[in-house]
Formats: sequence, structure tokens, C-alpha cells
Amino acid sequence: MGLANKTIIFVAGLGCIGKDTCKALLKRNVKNLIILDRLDKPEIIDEIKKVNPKSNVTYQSYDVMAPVSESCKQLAKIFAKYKKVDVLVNGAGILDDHQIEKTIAINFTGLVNTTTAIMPFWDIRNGGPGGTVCNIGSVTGFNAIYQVPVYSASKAAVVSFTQSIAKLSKITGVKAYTVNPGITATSLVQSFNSWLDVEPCVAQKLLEHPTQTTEQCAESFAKAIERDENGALWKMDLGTLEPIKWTIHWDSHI
Ligand code: NAE
Repeated sequence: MGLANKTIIFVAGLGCIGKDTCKALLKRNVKNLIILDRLDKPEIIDEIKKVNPKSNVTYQSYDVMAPVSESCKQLAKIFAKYKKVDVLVNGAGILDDHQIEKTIAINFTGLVNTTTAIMPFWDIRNGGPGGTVCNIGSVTGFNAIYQVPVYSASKAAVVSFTQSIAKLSKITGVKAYTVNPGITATSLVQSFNSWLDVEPCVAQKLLEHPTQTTEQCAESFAKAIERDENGALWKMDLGTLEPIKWTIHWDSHI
């Protein structure tokens, strides 16, 4: 889809990958960019806005750990104001295998809850117009960084959940796909805990591998959003955007 005149909600739009992806979207003349993040960083919002003063950029405080009912209320206000939202990007994530519940709550449950909360506004069974969910997974969802099994499994869960939502699009009218970054130079990977401290130097070891910049990741990310391909599994690594052929596709019997 061409992004000019589109309205996009970006959960975690103020993080390292999020910020540069917001800028890449504005360069493509997105009409409305609604950033939801638990971070309150007016200086980052100003930096993003400067990229394209013609686009409308707004921010609302949002915690993906809030219950679905709370998310629904917040989304209702957004839909009342903008009438039509085209894309929801779910990008919140933490990397800390000492925090098991929080990792699952933010990386997986939070993404499921926000997706669930937007469905009533989009579901064609309610007379809605449909829409697209773009979920940030990770290459660790396919090839675990085994020293962080909790983080890796949370991302595998994101990939699995999203594949089901994509298959349900025949019923709901809502498309879904994942964008899966390889190691990207952000604060997330600078220092983090391995599970049970199995590898105290995990961050240093990870960063011995080639990484991509957030700008490179953001370009691929914006291209994937333009492609709007239901069920796609995009790998965004070392400045490239590649489709992953991971599972055999079969039609479910529903
Ligand atoms: P970051 O720490 O800058 O961004 C994390 C974002 O999540 C921030 O905007 C933060 O406010 C938001 N967030 C955290 N908890 C939240 C909550 N409760 N409610 C709302 N927002 C919340 O790190 P980043 O590297 O930019 O990560 C962005 C996303 O990309 C994450 O989902 C991360 O898992 C994913 N990702 C990053 C990398 C990487 O190398 N940086 C990779 C894949 C996926 C490769 C690996 O998996 C190692």
C-alpha cells in the first residue's frame, strides 16, 4: 500500500528501532502517525515531527501491560477522532531473561492484548473496514539465542500468534505479518541478562556478530509496511528485507 494518506498507530514508536521507523514512515508522507509508548520523551517526538511537518504526529502514554478493556477504551478515543486507522504496529519489547513474567507480559501478552483490543474496530463481522497488524518479532523467534530462552520463546510466540491472525483474515478482514529484525545496534542489546546467568558475557558475544543500524532496520521496516503482505514473515537483517519460508502452509479446517 502507498503510505501517503494512511493512519498508523505505532506502539513503542519512541524506542530505538521505533523512532527511526517513525521517521521512515513520515518520509513516505503518512497522514497520521499516532505513537503509543510508555516512554514520555517529548524531545524524541519533536525530532520525529521535524522529518515531515505536513504529517500529523501525536503521542499518547500507553502501557501494553494494561488490561484489554483499558486498551479498548484508549483505542475507542483514537477511532472516534481519526475515524479510520489503517495499520497497528506492535513493537514493545524487553530483553532481560532475569525477568520471566515481565518478558512474556510485554513481548507477548501485551501484543496479543493490543491486537485483541483493536479487533472490534476493524472486524468485518461487525461491519468494520478491516485493517493490518504489523508485529515486531525477531530472528530469535526462528533461531533462538539459546542463552536468552525466555526472550527467544516470547518472540517465537509472537510469530505463531501472528500467523494465526493472518489465517483468520478470511473471517475478520484483518491482515497480519511479522517483521523480524536481526541484531540491531540499540540499547536493548548493549547489556542484558542471560537466563540463570548461563552466559554472563552474552551481550558482548552477541555484538561480535555483524549488526545493522537502526536506520537500515527502519528502511526495511517501512518497506514491509508498504508491502502489506498478509502472513508474511519478514527478516530484516544487515540492511536487507527478505521473506522467510519457515513453515509449510496448509489450510486449516474451520
Ligand atoms: P528499545 O529498548 O529502544 O525499544 C523498546 C520499546 O518498547 C521502547 O519504545 C519501550 O518504551 C517499549 N516498551 C517496553 N515496555 C513497554 C510497555 N510496557 N508498554 C509500552 N511500551 C513498552 O529497543 P529496540 O531494539 O528498539 O527494540 C524494539 C523492538 O524490536 C522490541 O520488540 C525488540 O524485541 C525488537 N527487536 C530488537 C532487536 C535488536 O537487535 N535490537 C532484534 C529483534 C527484535 C534482534 C534481537 O532479538 C536481539
